[in-house]
Amino acid sequence: MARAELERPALPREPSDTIPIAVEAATPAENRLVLWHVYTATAALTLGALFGLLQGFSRAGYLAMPAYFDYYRMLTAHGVLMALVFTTFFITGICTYATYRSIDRPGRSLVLAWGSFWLMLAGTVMAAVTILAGNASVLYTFYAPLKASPYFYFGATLLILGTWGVAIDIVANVVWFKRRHPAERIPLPAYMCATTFIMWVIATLGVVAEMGILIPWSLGFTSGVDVELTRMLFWYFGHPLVYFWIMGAYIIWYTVVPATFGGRIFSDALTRLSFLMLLLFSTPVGIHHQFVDPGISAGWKWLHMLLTYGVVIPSFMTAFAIFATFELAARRAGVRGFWNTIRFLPWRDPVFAGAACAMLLFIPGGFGGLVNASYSMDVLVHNTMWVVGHFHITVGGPVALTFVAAAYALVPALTGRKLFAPNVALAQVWLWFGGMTLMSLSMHWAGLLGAPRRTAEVSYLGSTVAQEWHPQMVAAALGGTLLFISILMFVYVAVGTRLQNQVAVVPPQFRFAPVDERAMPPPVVFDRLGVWAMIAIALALLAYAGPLVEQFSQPHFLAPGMRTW
Ligand code: HEM
Ligand SMILES: [Cu+2]
Repeated sequence: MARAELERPALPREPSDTIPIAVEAATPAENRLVLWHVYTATAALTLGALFGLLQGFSRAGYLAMPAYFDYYRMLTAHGVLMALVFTTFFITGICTYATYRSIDRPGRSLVLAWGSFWLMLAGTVMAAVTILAGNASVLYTFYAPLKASPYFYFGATLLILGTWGVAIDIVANVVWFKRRHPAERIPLPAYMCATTFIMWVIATLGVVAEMGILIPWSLGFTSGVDVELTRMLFWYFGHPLVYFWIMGAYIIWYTVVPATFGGRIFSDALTRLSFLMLLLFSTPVGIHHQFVDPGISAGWKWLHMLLTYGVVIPSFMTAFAIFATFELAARRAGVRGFWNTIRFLPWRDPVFAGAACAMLLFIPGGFGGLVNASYSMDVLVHNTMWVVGHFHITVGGPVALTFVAAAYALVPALTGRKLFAPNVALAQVWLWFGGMTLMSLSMHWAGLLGAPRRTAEVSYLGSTVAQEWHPQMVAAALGGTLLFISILMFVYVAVGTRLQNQVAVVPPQFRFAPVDERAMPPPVVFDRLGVWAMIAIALALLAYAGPLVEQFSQPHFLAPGMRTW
């Protein structure tokens, strides 16, 4: 049996009245499109994991990268492939799928969707080749005055423009639905995808503006750049990037995870409200990445710190709603009590187990984030391995593991094939959980001892201080090895599912859970996405107008750019 879920007594699942979720299977052409996104994401994850493993060993002092493929080139490739390529392709894939599945639109054209995919892929290949060839060792934050080859900036811009195509496609489907069904609410999965991508477009305006400065400079048309301005534009985009990942994971937590145990979504209104809050609060907080940057006055830093605490609220709402979903389903099945509820959940289903492990990792991840966001405490951890530990236990843990877990349901549904080696899949998610826990906790600890991030030379010429964090870095390398093995197991299952070519007797389904029928219908105003988008833009402008005016009123020193490698 492919899915442990099938062994449980199925609870009644009827689609809710207010939230129509199309039950028709997506067309083979739509499935193929989504598969391409998932495969590209998997390829990026696999190559990124290899570099991650080598980095772990380098940082533990067991490996020195050769001059023809140095540490920073590898670190750039790892950061870009993992944080920008793997995550983005998975989210564009799952959101396209969720939108198409929840909006039943006959004869849908896939021209825009395919065009966007090829644009994203072309951009990715261009940037990746430039990095691997050694012409863009600028790390995934590409801070000026480090100057990459123009192909890197062009590639990254194409990747982003491609995602705008995906955004237009998703929003166009939602608009089509609203025109056809003015009295109905936007189906919940499509609603979540639309808010995610509206937020994404608002956020990426910043990085596209930054590219407008970096591209002419890298081509030699301008003699220098304002470093501080480019950093501000980067982090205007960089923080909502994090929420783009998190919203992608939340879509799965809210709508797919309950379906693994026949549960129902706790509240449609709460789900929409948390996504609206993420849309509004993800952007006006980016300066919390610039607490130690000069040229931004303390007042703005303080405001962005406060707003960052605001964006924690939808995460607490999500935690509450997910636990409520577990409890509701357990009670419906006559199960009572905390431990019985835990036992009731389908732990042998890799889709559920992976997502649940991801949620567990997000608890320390979220609290660590509060430390980073605090103006005063951040100084202790800034640019140390703590930060690397933090983003591995957030994006590398909760987000990436949720995507991997969802792929165990998605790939069979898209290919019509049985999941290959489900036990390997189950072991894989637990190994990821163990490896990530070990690696990131060790990184946090090393950071507290003072280990800096982003350094190729780790012994500091044999300094005794650097020896203090060596044991933690060895533990991190061990955790990284477990993670690497886990990713290989994922690839084994994913490729096996495809190659084994065992067509499932009952076509595997990727299910979205219905909403609990006792939940209140969401207020109509939640569906006015155009208005919410305007408010989000206004908030972003309010939070950034002051810092930008401050930038322009100071004397400008333009940096000519350098190539340190
Ligand atoms: C096999 C699994 C992985 C291992 C062993 C690993 C290891 C590492 C190590 C050791 C570093 C720190 C390098 C330094 O500061 O010098 C690093 C950086 C990083 N990792 Fe991972 N990682 C893994 C998976 C992931 C995943 C799944 C993601 C995100 C989806 C990710 C995103 C990043 C990012 C964004 C950086 C920062 C790069 C920079 O500082 O420019 N990693 N990784
Ligand atoms: Cu941030």
